[in-house]
Amino acid sequence: MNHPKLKLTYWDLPGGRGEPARLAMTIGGIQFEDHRISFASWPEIRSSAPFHACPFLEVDGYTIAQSNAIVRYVGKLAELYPEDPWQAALCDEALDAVEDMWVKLGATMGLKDEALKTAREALVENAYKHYLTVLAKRLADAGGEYFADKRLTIADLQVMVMCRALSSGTLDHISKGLVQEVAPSLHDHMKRVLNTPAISDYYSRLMAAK
Ligand SMILES: N[C@@H](CCC(=O)N[C@@H](CS)C(=O)NCC(=O)O)C(=O)O
Repeated sequence: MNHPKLKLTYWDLPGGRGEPARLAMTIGGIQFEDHRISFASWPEIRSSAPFHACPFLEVDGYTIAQSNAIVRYVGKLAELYPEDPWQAALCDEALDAVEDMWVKLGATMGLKDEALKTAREALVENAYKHYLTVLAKRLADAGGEYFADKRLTIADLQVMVMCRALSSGTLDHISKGLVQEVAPSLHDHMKRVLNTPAISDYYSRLMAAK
């Protein structure tokens, strides 16, 4: 199949909102320009980004934004998005739940010291424990291995990227043991997804390039 020319712009990080799209295109063998930007370059780029945010994707020169629109689009190209409407709804629900989690985390960015501690503790207690519990229930309802379609889809990539961030120990006042304690099945799912050969090869290449 002939794909359009794709260029994805996102932070030079092995995670975040743009990472599931990178993974989907990599797994699906979809050629794309992986335009990784630094935080320092953002003020210059921001004004030309749709909705003044990243990630954004240029498709034959036309630029779209919104990470879930992007990952759904490239997920379809990569055949990692369900065709069945109900399975697609299950996939979408997981995508949007993770987007909620990014939004909630974003609201704590920039806070400092005691204000950050209070906000992050509240985030974990009042939101993240609930989100992780519901996501674990959805995973169990779908058979325990994948979120939809009984196969790897972009929902698995998106949930894995979030659980990996939460388990990284780099987010102040979020214990790296949170996912394992609250939702052990999501922790196992994260490890399983990361062990998918195309994904482990991708991260090995990324580490080697650093
Ligand atoms: N709803 C948007 C949110 C995008 C968003 O907030 N992106 C962050 C990075 S993950 C960003 O661009 N931050 C810089 C800024 O807002 O200036 C999406 O899902 O793409």
